[in-house]
Amino acid sequence: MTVTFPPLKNDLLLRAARGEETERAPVWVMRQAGRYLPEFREVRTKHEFFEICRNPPLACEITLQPIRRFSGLIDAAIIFSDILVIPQAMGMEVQMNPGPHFPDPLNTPSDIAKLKEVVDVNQELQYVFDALTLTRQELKGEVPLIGFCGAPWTLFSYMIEGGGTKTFTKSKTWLFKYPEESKALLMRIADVCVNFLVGQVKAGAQLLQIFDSWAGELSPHDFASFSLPSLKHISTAVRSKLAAENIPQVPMTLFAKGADQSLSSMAQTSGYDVLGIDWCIEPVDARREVGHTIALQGNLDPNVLYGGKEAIEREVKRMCESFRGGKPPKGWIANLGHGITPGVDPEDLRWFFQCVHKYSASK
Ligand code: 1CP
Repeated sequence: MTVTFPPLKNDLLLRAARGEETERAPVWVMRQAGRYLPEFREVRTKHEFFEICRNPPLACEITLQPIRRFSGLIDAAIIFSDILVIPQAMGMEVQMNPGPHFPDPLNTPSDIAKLKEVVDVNQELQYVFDALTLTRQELKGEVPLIGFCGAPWTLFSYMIEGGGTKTFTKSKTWLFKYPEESKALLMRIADVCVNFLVGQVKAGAQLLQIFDSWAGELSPHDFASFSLPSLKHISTAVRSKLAAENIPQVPMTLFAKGADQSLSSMAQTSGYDVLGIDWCIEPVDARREVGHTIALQGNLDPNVLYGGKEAIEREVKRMCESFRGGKPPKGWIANLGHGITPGVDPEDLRWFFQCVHKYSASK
């Protein structure tokens, strides 16, 4: 049965993702549903993190919080969930206290036997699909809904490190000591990502973003050997599965944080429609690297939001000039260069949105 959804009233994001010129840049921010919002913290006092992810009405409510608060200023919703639902679906325990913690991480390749041999995403992750379908209805077409997952390399590092890390010692030990087993595990994670992303489109996601948050921890050579093949597999297999089921394609964004050195190879070979960039590369340089056939997303340093109204306006103006080069915005989705952090005043984020509206407009 195909579900029908309310018609979309604001398609700026989808047009920019397809590389088109837009009257102004569409804008949203990574982690826009999160701890900087008092209304989010209020829900969190009553519910555990993964309890919210697994409860479609609550996940929907939190997804809509920034859309309501910034109505008319924000051009996309991103479903409230986490990248770590995939390791959970593969059979690993993940706690959030307050950062992610895996009580039983993968220490050596023999631990791979602990993972589920077959992962049925419809069984394990149906709650994400239900949250997407409900949220797409509740959005009433105001803005498009983004689905997402973590990239294999980023998920692999959490599954092996057992949580966040500054050094990546354990996950890199795997890459260099057990390269073949590492590649096999990365592809196994990628296959779960593929089925999860296809399921998200069927459930109502209108754009998909893959977060390779730890891409920049790899040398360009290792990114090409270990991460990029699994990312290409995802873009290719998602598209072919959607085509095989006669489901319309959706744009796909790859955010490989810190992988600036690999931008041109990602543009040429990764198969994504949009590449996310962080603030360590100037937009004009990123555009030169990727050429004109792919869209870009980014890239304000999230910490600029702590600098006060004047600094925010100045830096947004600079970002807009660098992306636009005096022309109307084309193939550009304005965003931060990483997730918004918990201490930001929501009114400063509002000002960021207002400045993007002002300085990205084609005039
Ligand atoms: O206590 C809490 O409420 C936990 C805070 C929190 C939130 C709000 C976590 C724990 N996850 C989330 C939501 C989340 N995570 C979203 C929701 C949609 C939105 O963007 O609004 C998304 C897209 C993510 C993705 C995610 N989770 C990433 C990729 C993006 C990024 O910032 O690099 C990563 C790396 C995670 C892991 C994770 N989950 C939570 C935390 C604190 C972390 C990072 C921990 C670390 O630094 O290792």
